[in-house]
Amino acid sequence: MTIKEICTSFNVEGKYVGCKEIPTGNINSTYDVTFTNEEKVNRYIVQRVNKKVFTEPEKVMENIVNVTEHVSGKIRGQGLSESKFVLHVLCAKLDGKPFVKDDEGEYWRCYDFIKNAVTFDSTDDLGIIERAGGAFGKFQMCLDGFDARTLNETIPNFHNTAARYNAFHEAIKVDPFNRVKKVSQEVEKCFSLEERATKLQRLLDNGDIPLRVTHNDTKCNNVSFDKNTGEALAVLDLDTVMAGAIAHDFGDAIRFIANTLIEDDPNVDEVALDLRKYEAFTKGYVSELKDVLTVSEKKTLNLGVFAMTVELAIRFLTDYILGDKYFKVKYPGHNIDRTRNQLALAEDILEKSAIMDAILQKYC
Ligand code: GN1
Ligand code: MG
Repeated sequence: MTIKEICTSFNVEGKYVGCKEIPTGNINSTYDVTFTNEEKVNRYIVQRVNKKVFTEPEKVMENIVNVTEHVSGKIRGQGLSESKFVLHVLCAKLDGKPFVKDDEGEYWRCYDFIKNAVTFDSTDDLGIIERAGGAFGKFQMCLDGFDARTLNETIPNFHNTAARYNAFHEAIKVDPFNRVKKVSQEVEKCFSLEERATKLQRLLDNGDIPLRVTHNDTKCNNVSFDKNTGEALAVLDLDTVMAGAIAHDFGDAIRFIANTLIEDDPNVDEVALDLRKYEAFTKGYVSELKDVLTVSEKKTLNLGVFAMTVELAIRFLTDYILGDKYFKVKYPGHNIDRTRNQLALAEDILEKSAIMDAILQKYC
């Protein structure tokens, strides 16, 4: 099916004008599609769900519908506009389901494009970073009280760093493409960080920190902003909304937004944690959540930054060893560059941990 046919299978309004691919995601394929209805322009975001990663797309969509409905209710309760602050899922014309399955068995979904929305893959604007923190914090607030057990676990053990390490060890043992010898230094480095990087998971397993509904992919380009006012709008990319620890979301956000370079930049000597960015995000995030966070959660937020950075390093390296099958790669050593970048960041995080703790303390 063509993109036009896919889109018109949903309850879209108007006549198809055209579409352009948005090339940022590492997993799904995303298109910005335009329709017109007389003078009115209607834009939609259409995505093909990656079935290799999300093996049960219907369960992913069920989670997204439940979460967006819950968040919508909360946003309405605050007197805010749902069309601005929450993703709106369109249903298929034929059966009312929140997805369309094409002739090749691929799953597609469609969202309203939020008016004037823009996203940033990276930014130096501390105001934007603080508002990104505020948006993720508010999203978390809206989900306080939502029973995490009612959500499908669409990717088992997604942020279970210990399980990620097990998969890493397994990949090294099998070494199907004889690639381990090319990354022996990186492998050693990952081994040396294992004990500390898996501590958060042990705390979660012991019940020392609560299990919550979390977003699990809190990169700054998963928040949209109003292009005219800079106001934070909706939290996007709800594929991985599942049970998790708040430290996963905080940590994943910081490792992405507060890196001096983007996560795959090969100039690893320049990779560092930018403390001004760290502080801006922390301020926005924690101010929204201060009254919800438990004492033990507050204590683990910075451990989450370290754990998520190392987790991404081992996920990229595992994927390299297994033949670059999971993350989209733009060139042969792409996953190695990503790994080196995250390892350099993890090292800098360790060096700055006392300063990070002091900053966090200020806002808790
Ligand atoms: C993937 O495709 P994207 O950018 O939404 C990945 C995240 C990683 C991220 C690294 C389902 O997210 O976990 O943090 O790449 N998503 C999945 O850029 O694995
Ligand atoms: Mg994602």
